[in-house]
Parts: sequence; C-alpha cells; structure tokens
Amino acid sequence: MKLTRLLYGVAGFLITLNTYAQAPEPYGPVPSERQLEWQKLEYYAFVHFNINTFTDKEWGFGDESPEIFNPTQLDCRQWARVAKQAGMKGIILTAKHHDGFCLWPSEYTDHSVESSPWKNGKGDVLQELREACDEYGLEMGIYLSPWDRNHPDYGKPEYLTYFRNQLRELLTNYGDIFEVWFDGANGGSGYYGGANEERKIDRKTYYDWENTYDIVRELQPMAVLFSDAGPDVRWVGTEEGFANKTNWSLLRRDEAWPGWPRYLELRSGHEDGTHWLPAEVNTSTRPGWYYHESEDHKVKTLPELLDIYYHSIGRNGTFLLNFPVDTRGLIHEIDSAHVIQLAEQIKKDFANNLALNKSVEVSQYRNEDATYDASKVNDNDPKTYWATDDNVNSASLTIDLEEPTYINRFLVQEYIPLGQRVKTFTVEGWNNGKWTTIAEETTIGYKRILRFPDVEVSKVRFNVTDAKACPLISNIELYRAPKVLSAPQIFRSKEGMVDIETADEDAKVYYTTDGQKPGKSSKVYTKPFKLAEKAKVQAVIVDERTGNSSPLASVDFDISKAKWKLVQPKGKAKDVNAIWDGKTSTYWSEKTDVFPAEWIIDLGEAYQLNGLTYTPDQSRYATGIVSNYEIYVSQDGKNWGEAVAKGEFSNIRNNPIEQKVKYPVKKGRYLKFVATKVLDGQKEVKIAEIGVLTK
Ligand code: FUL
Repeated sequence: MKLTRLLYGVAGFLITLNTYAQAPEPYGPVPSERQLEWQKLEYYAFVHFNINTFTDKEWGFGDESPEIFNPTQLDCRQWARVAKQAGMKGIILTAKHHDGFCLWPSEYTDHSVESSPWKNGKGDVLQELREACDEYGLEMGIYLSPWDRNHPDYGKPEYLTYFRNQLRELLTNYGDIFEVWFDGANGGSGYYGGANEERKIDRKTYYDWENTYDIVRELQPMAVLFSDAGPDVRWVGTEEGFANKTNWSLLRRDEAWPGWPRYLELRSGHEDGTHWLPAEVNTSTRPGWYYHESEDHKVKTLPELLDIYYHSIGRNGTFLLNFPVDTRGLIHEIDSAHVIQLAEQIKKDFANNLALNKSVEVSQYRNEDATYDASKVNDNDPKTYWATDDNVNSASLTIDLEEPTYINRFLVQEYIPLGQRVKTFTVEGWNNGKWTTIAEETTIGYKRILRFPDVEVSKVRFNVTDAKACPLISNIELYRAPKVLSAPQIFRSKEGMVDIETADEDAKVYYTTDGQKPGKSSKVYTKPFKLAEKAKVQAVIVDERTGNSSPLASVDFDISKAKWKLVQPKGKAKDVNAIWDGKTSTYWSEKTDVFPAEWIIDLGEAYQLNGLTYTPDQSRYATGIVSNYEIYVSQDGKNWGEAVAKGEFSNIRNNPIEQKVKYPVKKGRYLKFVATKVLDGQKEVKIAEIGVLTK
C-alpha cells in the first residue's frame, strides 16, 4: 500500500513538474503601483472654473480683481453628481490657473477667494469639492499652474518657494489627491504684481522640477504626476481628444520636458521608451476650456464624444474630459445632457460580452501550464493572462462563438504589470468556410478597442503578428454595439448634392424630400443624391436589430445654389466656394478696412426673394463676425433701390449661430449683402455660409 502511494506521489510530482511554468519576466519599463491604479480609473473629469469664467477669457492676464469672482449658485455637489452619472471616477479642478487667482484661501497670497465677494470671502472651493467627491465616491485631483501672471516674483527663484508652499497647502489640507496636473503653458507676458512685462523662463531648468516632485511623493505617495513629460502620466500632445492608434505607454523621458517642442511625438509615445509613461487624453466638452456663452451651440455631441472615447480609452489612454463650469458655478445643462448620453451609449455598447465563457483555443501556451492557458482571456479576471513560451513573438487565439454571430467591437488588453509587448496584431472572422481579415493593427497596451461595421462570424481569430517579448493577454471581449441613434446630419453642396452623415458608417437611414415623415417604407440612403429644387429633407436612423429609431433630422433647403456666382469682390472666385459648400466649418475671409464692405451674388435667375441667412466663422477664436448689415435685391445687378432689410444681428457675439433675416418679398436675380460693422472693429469679414430664403 505504502509503495503504491509513493509511486502515485512520484508520478503526481512529475506531472506537476511537467506542467509548471516559470512566470514571464517583466519586459522593458513597467508601471509603478500608482500608475497601475490610475490607469484603471480610465475616465475622469476636469473642471476649469475661476477668474476667466467671469471675464469670458481663456487666459487671464493676472491683473483681474478678485471682486469679479462671484458665482451665484456654486455647487460642487452638482459637478460630482454629473461626473458620477457620466461614469467618471474623479474630478481635477483648476485650483489656480495662469492668472494666479486661487480657489482656496491660500496663506501665501490675498489673490484668492478670500478677497472675493463669494460667501463674503469665507468660501473655499477646494474644501467644497473635497466634500462633494467624498459624498459621491469620486477621486479628487488638482491643477496648479506653474505660470503665475499675478505673482510679483514670477521668473525669480523666490517664486519657487511660493509655488511649493501652495502645493504643500493643497496636498496637506484636502485629503487624498489622485493626480497633480502641471501645465506646460507659458506665454511670457503678465501683470506680475504691477510690473506688466514679459518674463521668459527656461522651462527646462527654472522650475527645478525634481525637487517639486519630491513634495508630491512625500505628501501624496499615491498621486500620479502629470505634465507634458510625466514623470507618471504624459500629455498626449493634442487637445483635440485622441491618441494615435499606435500608442506606447513608454517614452524616452529624459528627452522631454514640460513645454517640449517635439510634443507631437507624445501622441504615440516611443516604442523604445526608457520609462513607463502612459498617455492621458485631455479635451473639453466645448472648444474652450472656460465657459463662454458663445459656445453654447458648440458642445460636443454624442457622436463626437463617442469618437473621443474610442480614440482615448480605446487607444490605450485615459480620458480626461473638461467641464467649463459657468458663471453660476454649475456644469451647464447642455454639457451634462451630452455626457450622460455618452454614458448611456457606452453602457449599451458594452452590455453583452459575446466572448464570455466561450471556448478558446490557442496556438501555444506557456509550457502547457494551465495557469497561462487560453481560458484566461475570457474569465473576467484581470489578474490572469494567456502567455506563450519565452522567445515566441507571434501567436494565435481563436474564440468559438458556436453559431453565426454579428460583432462590431473587439476589445483586448495586455497584462501590463509585466510591460507593453505587442507591436502588431490582426483580427479575423470565420464565415462561409473561410477566414476574412477584420482589422490589422499595431499596439495594444492596457486596453485597445476596435470599432468596425457589423460582421457575421462564427469564430474570431486574434493573431499577435509581432511582439517585443512573449505576448501576455489578460482579456478579450466581443460585442455587437447598437447603432448610435443621434439624429443624422444633412448637408447640401453648392452643386445640390445632399449628403447624410451618421455616427456609424453602416447605420440604416430612411429619408424623404416630399414633406412626409420618413419611415421603413421611405427611401434608404446609400449615397449622396441630387436635390436641385427647394425642399425639406427629413431623415431618421433605424436600428434594424432593436427596431429603435433616432430623433428626426429635418432641414429646409431653399433654391439650389448651383448657378450662383460671385460678382463682387472681383477676382475672388476661387476663394468663395467655402460660403456655399454647405459646411459651416469652412469660411471665406476678406481683409478690408473699407466699411461698408459689399458682396454681390448673381443667383443665375430671378426669384421671389424674402430672406437671407448668414453663418459667421465657427472656429474657436472666431473673427470677422458681421454685427450690422444691409441687404439689397436687384433685377439687373445695377439698380438696387432701397435696402430690403438693415439692422443688427442681435446677440451674435454670445450666440454666433446661423442668422436669419426675413424681409418683404422682392423679385430679383442679384443679391447684395453689406457688412456695415464687424464685431470689435476688426478689419476683416468672414462668411462661413450664406443663403437666401424665397417665397
Ligand atoms: C493648457 C492651458 O493653457 C489651458 O488654458 C488649459 O488649462 C489646458 C488644459 O492646458 O495648456
């Protein structure tokens, strides 16, 4: 008996030996614990709110009086509530922006809330945010601008003491801080305690960053440090809201510093980076970081936000989305509505993981040890992973979906505690007895999400085609996200071609041009179509699978502009297309110091005209906005008679959307648009779009 047991024991031991594999060694730089914790947050809020909110500016000069800081309904709990509903995990607040005004009663300056009328100088926004974050279970972070256009010592060594004292205050008095955000911006000029001059500093050396970083490590060891070049989290090199598809969480960090001129490299990181330095994608719900009423119509829409989500979190970055809090001290209703729509869409997109618990086969797993086998990619446990033998840099994994299944999202994660390894990969689908390529991609990292049109497959094959070291894949998910049901966008070009755009390229759109409501019996949109006459185009997206449809999009197109020609200013024919291409993002700008400035358009034939539409420049720093106008109509382009309309585009500064002017019907073939005044006396007129209304 004893002998048999011994033999069994030996056999068991040998089997175990046979199937035991050494854990893979880390490869290259690896994340610190604080970086790992931070990466898991994925999505969190930025709040830009202070003096600039009240001056309607993006950068204050530093000479603003604290008297103007007086929010009427400041409520950090509302910020936290919105952030929570939006699925965000924390809030980073601009405790001090470049203008130097402090949102907390700093011991080291009077240029703070203490000198403002808000709460009679007894308020502390940081404290209120702390309480709100605690109540809603959110992390709190701080933005402290190194550039301080108010402080008299800025540019001298003394300023560093001030800056560090403030940092100590913030890191001592407001509980746990998850991220400290150091902005690389520095424009030179400032008020500087009344000196009102240019102060250039050497951004590489002036701040003596290492000693400042030590303060953060000492007081908040788990906080990550953000700057253009880390040391823990890097800027992604753009504020437009994306990382490159190839995105290494690595950087040759010693080459970079805050204000680094080669910042475009931050969009991809460095494949041969010497440090673990993952990217954070920061962008705002609006064009500006601060609240401007004039941007109320430019809040990013659900399709835009969704793109940013997939181009940040879906590309191995985190997503830091800014709320420009308004003069009331609240996140504006439009912004909160849009981010909540995003949260709902994300929830739907990732509702049903089709790969979960499906059988998975791999080309090879580490020493045939079950610890590293195929099942680890869909066991819902981020701590387990599929690993191959060392020295293997290409490998395949096949998920059997058992029956033909539609998919349109592929999510994959590397086990990053041991480094980022995969250089290239492909995804294939099995359908009709053969493999078809769905995607050919580069890096993965913490998380990569691919978005593609619906494909029907019964198996999915994931191939690592090149890796720096044996691939370690901790998770794979498959989804069929529903279509985005935002109203489609309808455009008409000058030539009269109507284009209908949707968030998903394979969305099904039904449309009409006869005034009837579109539905399943209407025409299906497949490509741009010609619409020469005046008509109402209405369109709706229908998700075939769920039967749900989008809100109705409806645009009234007036007469076609196909025959329109510019008569005056002369010789500008090649610049003019932007004003009637149907796109508000393009414009024509004409420099002039002669006002009134005139535009004459030949409509090609005579119409019963009774109105004009004018869309001003829609860019972030819009210029050449016509504020006062006159409109004339003529049969022959020579005799104009009295103006059919003249006046002011009311509120165009604060609300620079399409302007519509109606006037009594007058027949004519020629239209004259006269700009009698432009905002701020600028010597330029810009037209993004111009149109007429006819009877
Ligand atoms: C930039 C700043 O200059 C902007 O005002 C804003 O704070 C943005 C997040 O960073 O560098």
